[in-house]
Amino acid sequence: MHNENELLKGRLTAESYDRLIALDNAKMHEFVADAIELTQPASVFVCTGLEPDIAYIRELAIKNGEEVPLNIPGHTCHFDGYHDQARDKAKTKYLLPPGSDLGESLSSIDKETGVEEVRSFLKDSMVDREMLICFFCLGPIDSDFSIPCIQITDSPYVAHSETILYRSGYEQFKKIGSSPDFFRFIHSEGELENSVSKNIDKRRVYIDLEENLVYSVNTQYGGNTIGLKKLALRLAINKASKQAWLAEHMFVMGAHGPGGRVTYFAGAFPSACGKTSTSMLPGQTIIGDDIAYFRKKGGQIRSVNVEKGIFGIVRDVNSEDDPVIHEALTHPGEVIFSNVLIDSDNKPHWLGMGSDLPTEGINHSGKWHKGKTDADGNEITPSHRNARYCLNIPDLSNCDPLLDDPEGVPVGGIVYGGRDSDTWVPVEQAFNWTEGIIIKGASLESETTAATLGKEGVRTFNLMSNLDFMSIPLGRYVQNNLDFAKDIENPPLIFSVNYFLKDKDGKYLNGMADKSVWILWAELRVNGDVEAIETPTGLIPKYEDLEKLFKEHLDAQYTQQAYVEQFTIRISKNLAKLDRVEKIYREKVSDTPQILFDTFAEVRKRLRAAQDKYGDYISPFDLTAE
Ligand code: SPV
Ligand code: MN
Repeated sequence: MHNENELLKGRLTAESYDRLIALDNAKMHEFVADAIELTQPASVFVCTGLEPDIAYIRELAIKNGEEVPLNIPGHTCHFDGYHDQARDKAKTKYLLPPGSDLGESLSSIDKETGVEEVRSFLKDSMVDREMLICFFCLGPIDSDFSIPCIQITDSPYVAHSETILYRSGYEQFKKIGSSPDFFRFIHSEGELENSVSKNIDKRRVYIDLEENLVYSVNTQYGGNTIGLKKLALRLAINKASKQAWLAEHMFVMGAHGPGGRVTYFAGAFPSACGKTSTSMLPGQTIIGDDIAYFRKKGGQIRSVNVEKGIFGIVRDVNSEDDPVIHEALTHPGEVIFSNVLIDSDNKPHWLGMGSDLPTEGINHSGKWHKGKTDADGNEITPSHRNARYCLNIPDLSNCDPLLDDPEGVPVGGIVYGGRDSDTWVPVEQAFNWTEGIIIKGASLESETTAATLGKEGVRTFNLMSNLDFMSIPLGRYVQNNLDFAKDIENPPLIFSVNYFLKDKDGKYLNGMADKSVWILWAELRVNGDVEAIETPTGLIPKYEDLEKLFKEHLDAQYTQQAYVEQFTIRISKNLAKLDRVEKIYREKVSDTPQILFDTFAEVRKRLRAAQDKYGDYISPFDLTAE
């Protein structure tokens, strides 16, 4: 429309105007013109994704004080406000048009009211700032998986993070021409005080599924502002549901089996349950640690990492437990830390880094000293427990060579895991896809830690660890997962894993390193190399296979006693879990597929029959191999 063109011409430099017009997409131009009129930026920068443009954004982040350079070349630190340290679930809502319904579990607001509210917060928000217009691509470029995206933001920190986390999409926009099929994100930090968003009470993240558009305002924390991360995941789940593919909160990694064979695994774990460290197991290769798309191609299920970087929790990253990430965090290269503690030498420190922390420095609360308390009298930790690092996967020594393959990688296995002290064994294969989706993925729970919610050991239901990002009714999401493998002859095997099993005295039954063995056993199963033992809920390893894996990979002697303690089937705990989860589906998910209840009944019957025969605790040695 000529009006927009006039506006763009008037408000952009000749260079930025040419860059924008080189992409011949009227819907995108309209979006930009509207954003300019609404937020009234002092200037506008259009980023092509080429290195000089990215360098400009990096420098702007430092010039504006949103990032400070650290002592190692390429490293910077960003702080979010004291009350802006995590995803704001309460203020993240779907804009609901009249007559539509997302089911009872999803948070929404009437569309007209919500748009009016969020636009009022965005109005004139960029008057003293530069608007950054960036183009990215979710998934590899030039692929059936690709989703082009435009991000408008006034935060160079957000734009900088996205240049690390996502593939550039400027060329992809050239290819799609006038197609309206792309995602749009507009973000403003709102008013700032000491470089952090001031009006946290006016923090909003509103999602328009009809328009594939997300508004975010008065916040800086990555999970609320980096549009392509969890905001795009919500749009993608909705899109995938209509087009019969899957968008999942999953890592993808290559497990290296005998003879140089690589078998790809995807896995879903709720936050802080070992997801990133499973994607980074020693000796294996990483495709991605957070979000994956799945499509059927040539009779296979194939997957890509939506991202090309990691926005990971830095807490507990140390040279012993996460050597590859630790190496990247302590050597020159591009890294953005957020909400860590910085000492007077500009060196970052974090909880669990494996050395003593300084007693003073700068952190998310400003000038910090040991013992400092907040307005509520709570002691402020040196680094926030959700402090993060942001880095490029290709900079890691274990980057898988197929990271950018437009065809994705074939998925051999899927794992679901949560924090579970007393029910699931460390690893178990589901009997088939349907049971895997229902008994493993759709039954996922995780125990809260004292650190996160104040109350320890509360089991929270987290459907495929994707519950926070649901944008369709839950029952439909379960059904989509069930249907996905229907016409696939050999679908991926599905496993549950549990790294957090404890004995009756509350002591962990496994070491951190043991997870390699569970994944490598699953790798052998996918390739038909080992037998397994049948339990009422699936198939578990034979002792001798684990003994061999522990010796080969961890140089450890795995005892029969450890095996029995870890793989004893705990019948009444499993029955109690089924009851808890079934209650949620019966009470909260009105569109639950009947097959979920039927499968629960079937598994319950098997558990009871085993209980009658063997008692409440069944040693794996009492059961027979398949
Ligand atoms: C998670 O919390 O699952 C994350 C970080 O991956 S966030 O970007 O906040 O979603
Ligand atoms: Mn995540």
